[in-house]
Amino acid sequence: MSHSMKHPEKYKPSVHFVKKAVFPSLSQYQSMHRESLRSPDKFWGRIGKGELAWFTQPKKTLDWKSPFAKWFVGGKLNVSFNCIDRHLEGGKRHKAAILFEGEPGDVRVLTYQQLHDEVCRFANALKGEGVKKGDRVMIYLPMVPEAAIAMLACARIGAVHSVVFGGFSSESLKDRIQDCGAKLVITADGGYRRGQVGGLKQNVDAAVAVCPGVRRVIVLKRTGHLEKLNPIDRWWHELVAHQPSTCPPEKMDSEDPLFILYTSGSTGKPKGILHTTAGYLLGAHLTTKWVFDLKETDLFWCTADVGWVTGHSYTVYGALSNGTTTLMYEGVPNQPEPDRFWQIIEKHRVNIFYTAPTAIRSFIRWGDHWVKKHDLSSLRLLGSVGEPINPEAWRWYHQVIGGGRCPIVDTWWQTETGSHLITTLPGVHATKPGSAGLPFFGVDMAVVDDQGKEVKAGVQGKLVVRKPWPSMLRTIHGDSERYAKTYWSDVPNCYFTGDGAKKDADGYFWISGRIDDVLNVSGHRLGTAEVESALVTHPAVAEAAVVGRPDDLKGQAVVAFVTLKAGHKSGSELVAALRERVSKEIGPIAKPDQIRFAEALPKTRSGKIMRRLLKEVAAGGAVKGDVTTLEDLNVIASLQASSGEES
Ligand code: 7RM
Repeated sequence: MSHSMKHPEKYKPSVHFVKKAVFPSLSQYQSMHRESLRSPDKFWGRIGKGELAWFTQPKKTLDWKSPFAKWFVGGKLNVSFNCIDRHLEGGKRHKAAILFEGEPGDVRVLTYQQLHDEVCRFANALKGEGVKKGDRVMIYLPMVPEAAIAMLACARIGAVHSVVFGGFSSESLKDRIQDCGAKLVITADGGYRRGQVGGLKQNVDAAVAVCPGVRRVIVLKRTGHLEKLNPIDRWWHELVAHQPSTCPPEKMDSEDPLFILYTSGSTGKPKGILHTTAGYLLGAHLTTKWVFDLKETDLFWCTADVGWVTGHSYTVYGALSNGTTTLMYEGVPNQPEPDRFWQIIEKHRVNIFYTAPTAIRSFIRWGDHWVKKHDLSSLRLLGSVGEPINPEAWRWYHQVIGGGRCPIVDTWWQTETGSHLITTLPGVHATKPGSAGLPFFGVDMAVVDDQGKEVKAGVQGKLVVRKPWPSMLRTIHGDSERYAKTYWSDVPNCYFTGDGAKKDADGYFWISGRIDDVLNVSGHRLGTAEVESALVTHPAVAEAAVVGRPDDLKGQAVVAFVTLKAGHKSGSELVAALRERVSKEIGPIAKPDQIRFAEALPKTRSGKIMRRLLKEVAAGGAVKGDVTTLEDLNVIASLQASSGEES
């Protein structure tokens, strides 16, 4: 049964037409979309030419030697020029490029001119440190404007940045430095998080101690909590002090690398996903413009840290390439209190708000009263990303945050895809709570079986892309064999996303999550997200995570970890009610075999539930292996102590 049929009376899909939407009519959208699939070369050639600023026009749109793609062959351009210089003429020189709010409440605004000057100074400083085109530079910073400045400065001189999320350990940082062979690391004396100063510099020191390839560490003064520099270190402010505020942008080839971003796979260490210049920028630029239906005067807030791909493509590159104002917030959503985000939206009059379902579920848990204290009428459009959004959370987001008035775009994509591949477009498509929507322009998306054959509507299968797209990853840094094997070997001639999905009769995609998270119970396929969605429809449940546990009889048994909303009590009655609820929403086969009540669920700092941990707890064993990305280590203890209710 498809989600679309599950709530027909409760929520009628609706089209939210937006004033002066990009696509004036559905038929205009449809003919463009058809063209993008039928003649991708022609479509992308025209769009690439029109949307980006080139030093030299490309000679050929696509060179495809499966699984290796070259887009906009022969073109020359510069990403920092596209994100900054091209806006300086024509009225945007004094427009805010970055609006920053620190966790302690400090606010900074950088205009496009100021951003230009800072980027150029820092680019010159990098050159002064011997950084050349093609060199790799590590960025390990808090969510401050300098993170964007450092990225853009690398892009300006043709250096390849690799941003590592500040929450990662020194061990992870070391692995990444070594894998990409960086010779310079950019960090800070700390950042503010949860009201405290988080140390980054100690982690850099520990990593650099075992990375002889690193010849310089540049340290930004953010908190003043560092007294002495090591011989290898230089202060950011001292390095830029006497640098000129101009720096000619390097003429980069379309296929020159722009960045490497590490992401976890199902095996081995994190992979260095490599993105190149023109195709990536076009993907980030175009989806920001069309999916968020950007207007000249918008204030755009993507809450993702720049350490994740969402921060790369939307907080930084997509927003700035469009000349919009991007909001960066340094801290956590409940500092000093759970209404910090709503305070920020009200204070700065944010128009577009883009966040993750896991955050939305936290807000639900904290209570509507925190939202109701604030005037959120500036919001025009809401976005969701990172995991399937359960219809309950979707409706809450739509109603309580969006006041029933803002379209929601549920954007499906990955580090590897560079930009959105599945989404609805505001003003064009009806939205269905829980479905990410339809493939973006030029994206040949399909749900296939193990043989690579497309399955019928409503049937679960593997989510694949059958043709290359401009912002796709080009390879895994240093391991093209692994690239080909990981992404292009599972399903013949297709890019395999690792996700399971189904497509409904209207062509909408319903993502069930990673295939590794799909359970097989008595030979039946079951999406953990589906069970979770069912559980959270119960008024007592704040959040739920479902994992498989080896079971002699069924293959896998379903174990649900549940956190409750304030004022609700666990117990056998609730267990029965929840099992019944799941049975009702999906079917008896999906009934959890065990429901465990927990204080909190273990999450990575990017907000993804760590199912691996839950599987270990569910299987009754100890938590083993790497927990360095876990947001709060105490969660493990609370889980192990959680009451198991076997039924
Ligand atoms: C952007 C990002 C990618 C994985 C992907 C999916 C899941 C992301 C959605 C989603 C359902 C969505 N990059 N995912 N967005 N699932 N609906 N709108 O998250 O590389 O870190 O993760 O995230 O499983 O494969 S990522």
